[in-house]
Amino acid sequence: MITLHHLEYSQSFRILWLLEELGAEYELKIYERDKKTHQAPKELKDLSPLGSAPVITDGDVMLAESNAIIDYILDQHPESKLRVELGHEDRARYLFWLHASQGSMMSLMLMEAVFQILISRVPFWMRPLIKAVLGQATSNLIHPRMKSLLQIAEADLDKKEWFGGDHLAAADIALIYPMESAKERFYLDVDYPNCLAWLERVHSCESFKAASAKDGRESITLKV
Ligand SMILES: N[C@@H](CCC(=O)N[C@@H](CS)C(=O)NCC(=O)O)C(=O)O
Repeated sequence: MITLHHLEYSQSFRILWLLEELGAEYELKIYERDKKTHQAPKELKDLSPLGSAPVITDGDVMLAESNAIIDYILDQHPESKLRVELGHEDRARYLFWLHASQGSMMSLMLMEAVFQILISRVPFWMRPLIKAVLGQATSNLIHPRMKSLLQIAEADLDKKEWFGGDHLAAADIALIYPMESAKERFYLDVDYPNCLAWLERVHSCESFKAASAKDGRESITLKV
C-alpha cells in the first residue's frame, strides 16, 4: 500500500487530492514544517535525496517529484478517467497542462516567491537595490510569461470546463497549486473569469474537500 509523506501546506496536497479522488487505499503521514525556517523536518528529508515533499513509499519503492508520483499512482489505477487516453482529441491539451503546471507555471511562481524571500532577508541598506533588480526581473521575466500562460488557460477553459477536457483530469490536480498561487499573487483577476470559475469548480469537488480536511488547510499558501 502507498504511504504519502505529506508536508503540511505544500505541493504534496495535490497527491492527497489525487488519492482521495481515486478512492485509493493509502496511509497518510503528515509532517510539520519547522516553525522558523518552514523547511521539512529531517525525518522527511531523509526519505529522499531531494529532501522535499511530496514523497511516496510503496514497498521497496520510494518516489519524489509531484508529477512522477501522479503518473506512478495512475499506473496503478488503469480504470481511472484522470488520464486522457492516447488518440483522444483532448490528449494534447491534457499533456500540455499536466507538464506546463510544473515546468512553467510552478517554476515562475516559485521564482517570484524566492525573490520575495530574498528581498525580506537582505540587510536593510541593500534592500532598495535588491528590490529594484528583482522587481525588474519579475516585470520582465515572470509577469509576461504568467500572462501568456493564463491567457492560454482562459481560452482553453472557454472551450471545455477542465484542463483535461470535459471532466476532471490529472492536469487539473497538478495545476491547483500554481493556480492558487497565481490567485494569491493577484495574477488572476476579473480578466480571467474562466480560470476563477475553474477554481470554484475545483473547490466544490468532494475529493478536494476531503483532501483539504485531512490537510487542515483553509487555502493554499505558497511556501517554498
Ligand atoms: N518539484 C518538486 C518540488 C518539491 C518542493 O519544493 N517541495 C517543497 C514544498 S512545496 C518542500 O518540500 N519544501 C520544504 C523543504 O524543502 O524543506 C515536486 O513537485 O515534488
